[in-house]
Amino acid sequence: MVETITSSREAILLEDKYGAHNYHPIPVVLNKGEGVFLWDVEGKRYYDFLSAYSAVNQGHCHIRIINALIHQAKELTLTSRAFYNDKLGVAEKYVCETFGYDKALFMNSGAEANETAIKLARKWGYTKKGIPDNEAVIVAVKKNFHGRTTTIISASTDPSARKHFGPFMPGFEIVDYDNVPALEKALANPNVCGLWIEPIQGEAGVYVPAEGYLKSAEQLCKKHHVLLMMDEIQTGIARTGKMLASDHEDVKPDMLILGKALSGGVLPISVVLCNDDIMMVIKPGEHGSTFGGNPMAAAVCMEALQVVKDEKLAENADRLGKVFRQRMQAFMQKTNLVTLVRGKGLLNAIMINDTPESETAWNICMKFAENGLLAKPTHGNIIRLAPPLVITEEQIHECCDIIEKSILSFSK
Ligand code: IF1
Repeated sequence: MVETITSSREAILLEDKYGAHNYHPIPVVLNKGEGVFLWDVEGKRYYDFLSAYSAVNQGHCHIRIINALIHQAKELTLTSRAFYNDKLGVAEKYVCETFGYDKALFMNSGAEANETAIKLARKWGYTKKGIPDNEAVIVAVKKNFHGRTTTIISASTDPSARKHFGPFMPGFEIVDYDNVPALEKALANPNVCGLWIEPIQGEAGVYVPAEGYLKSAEQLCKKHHVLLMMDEIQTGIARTGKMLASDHEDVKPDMLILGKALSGGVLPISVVLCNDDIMMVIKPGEHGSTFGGNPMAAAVCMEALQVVKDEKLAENADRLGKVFRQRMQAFMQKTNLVTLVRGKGLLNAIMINDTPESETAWNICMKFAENGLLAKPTHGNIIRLAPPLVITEEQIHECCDIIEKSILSFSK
């Protein structure tokens, strides 16, 4: 018998008793989302300034995406790839034409897409670059975040992501992010098959690299015959004010890795895009997944991307991101609690003037929630602020008012 939750407290207690304690959520219990808004069990409305970590760029429950889901769900949800279906090829063509690649490999989670990229890069390294078997190296960067699987955390530099999860997968070399000489040195190793980076480091606190870093990375990859594997799972799909964060520097990754807003937050959908000389190294039976490229995901993904284009969400993110950062930079003059605002488009973060170990950022987010806005600290004293890209200028100003009022209520 399915229980009906009648209070936030009841829901929290159920999760505490029956769920793994692998998260420490802000204590709000949501039961409805629409556009930029979320509502809790008690009916309180919030502005969503996390967007499910940039998975709901199109806004919660976008009617066009929901209708695409419902329509396909009534026809055919899953065939597995043991057979063809009438939607996957159409979606593969759609994403290849949208992003300018020869081929697409659909998976489900972002982590799975990154795992796919690792396998593609390694096999390309052995069969095309001539790297001796089992000696392929992928260069990753400090403070990366690419997912939670044991191979992906093998490249992590975050102790909390790694402690007690070893032994780790070999074949990763870690260099400083945003450091071109470090790249030049690392990529010169003939056994390197890939450079695996985010164009902006989300979890690291929305760290935007110096102008030109991505272009230098692309040039060094070409020089050393290394694949540029760009993880745009959080930065892609219009979040940073362009369809891809790579577009800000006219960088064309060899491998484009997408997830999250690829479905508008409706289903787990991820995809790796690359050209034939890379994608064709994978032969039948060498990679896949039960749900990867299912007809519902195919239908939802096309509609979710079409919504981004039709509603010009990248342009909106670019314009309102500037409005937001201007408001926050002006606000910094009124308080000593905010020491930095950074970001691109509507992927932004503020740094709180306290130690990463302090509770200040958390307490500020609790005050945000009290005042009707949901956000959560990333590492310690940095608060990511990333609303759905359908937000209006009037709503941005209303949210800045909430953010400022909440922070000013804290004396430093
Ligand atoms: C959690 C972080 C963000 C990602 C990038 C791959 C993935 C993610 C750049 C994996 C996922 C999510 C995961 C979620 C919280 C969130 C997160 F805090 F974990 F680090 F956004 F910054 N590449 N990020 O951001 O995609 O397998 O989750 O579909 O694990 O707590 P996934």
